[in-house]
Amino acid sequence: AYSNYQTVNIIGYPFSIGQPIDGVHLGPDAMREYGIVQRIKRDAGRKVRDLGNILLDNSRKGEQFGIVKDPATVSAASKLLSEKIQSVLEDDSLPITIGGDHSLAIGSIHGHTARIDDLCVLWIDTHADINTGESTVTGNMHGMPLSILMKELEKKRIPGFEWAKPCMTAKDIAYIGLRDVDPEEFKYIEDIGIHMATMADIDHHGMGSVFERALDTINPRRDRPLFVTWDIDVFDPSEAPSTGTAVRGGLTLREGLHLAEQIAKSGLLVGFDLVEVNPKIGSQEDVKKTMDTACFIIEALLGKTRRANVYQKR
Ligand code: HAR
Ligand code: MN
Ligand code: MN
Ligand code: MN
Repeated sequence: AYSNYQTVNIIGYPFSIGQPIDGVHLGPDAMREYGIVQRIKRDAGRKVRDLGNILLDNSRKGEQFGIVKDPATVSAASKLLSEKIQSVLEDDSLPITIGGDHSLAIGSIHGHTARIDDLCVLWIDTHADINTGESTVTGNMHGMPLSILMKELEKKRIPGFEWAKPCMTAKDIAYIGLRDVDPEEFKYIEDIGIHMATMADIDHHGMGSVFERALDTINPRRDRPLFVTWDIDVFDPSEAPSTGTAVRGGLTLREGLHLAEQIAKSGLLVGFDLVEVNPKIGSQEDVKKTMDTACFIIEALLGKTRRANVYQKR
C-alpha cells in the first residue's frame, strides 16, 4: 500500500562526528563511485534521483556535554537531514539516506515521523544505539540516537535537541541483529519494553520467523508504514569489514538478503538508511566487499529478489 512511490531519492549524509574514526563521512561518495546509483537504476523500474550530499559541518569543535562529544554539531547536522527528508516525502517519493555515522537516524526518523502518521521502525544493527548522556561509556553519539527519539527516555535527553521532539515509543520499534548491547542499554530496553531479536534468536528461529515476530509486535495488522535503519555493522565482518565497530558473529549476506526481501515484499516500506560504511577502513578489497554488501541490501529493499535478476512487480 505504501510502496507506490514512483521515485527513489538518494541523499548522502557525509558525517562522522558521531563517532571517533576518520572516514565514515566518505561513505556516500564512495558508494556512488562504486556504482550504487547505476545499480539501482538498472532494474528498479522507477525513477532514481541522486540528490547529492547534504552540506554538513563535519568539523569537530571539542564541545562536550558531560562526556558526550560534540552534541551541538550532531544536532545541527541531524536537523538538516530531518528537513531534507520532510521535503523529499512531500512528493511521495522514497528517501534513501546513505551515511555517515548512525547518529543520522535522529534526523531521518524525526523527518519521517513529521510527515508520516503511525510510522514504525526496524533497527537493524549489532548495537542498540540507545545510550543516554548518563549511560554512555564512550561519549560517541552514534551509540545514542534512540535515546533522543524515545518518549520514554524524554527526561534523560541531552540538551541541544529541542527541535527534535521525541517521536517514538517502545511499541513503534523493534531491533534485529543485536549482539553487542551495553548493560545500561539492556536495562533501558527491558524497562521500556522494546522488542529485540538478537543474533541468538536468529540462530534459533531463523531470519524468516524473526522478521515475522518483529512485525507481529510492532505492526500486527501489517498496516503501519515501515521505516528501516540499517547499520552495515550488523553483518559479519567477513561480509562487511569496512566499518568502525565490527563485531564477529553477525549476519551472513543470505540472512541480510532474506530480511531485506521480506521487508520489500511487505509493501510497507516508506524509507530507509544505510549507515556506517567507512571506506578508509581495511584494504581496497575490504572496502569493495562492504560496499557490495550494502548495494545488495539496497537493491533487495527496493524489491530485487533472487528469483530472477528483476525487481518484483509492485
Ligand atoms: N554501545 C557503544 C557506544 O555507546 C557502541 C556503539 C557503536 N555504535 C555503532 N552504531 N556503531 O551501531 O559507544
Ligand atoms: Mn548503529
Ligand atoms: Mn552498529
Ligand atoms: Mn545497488
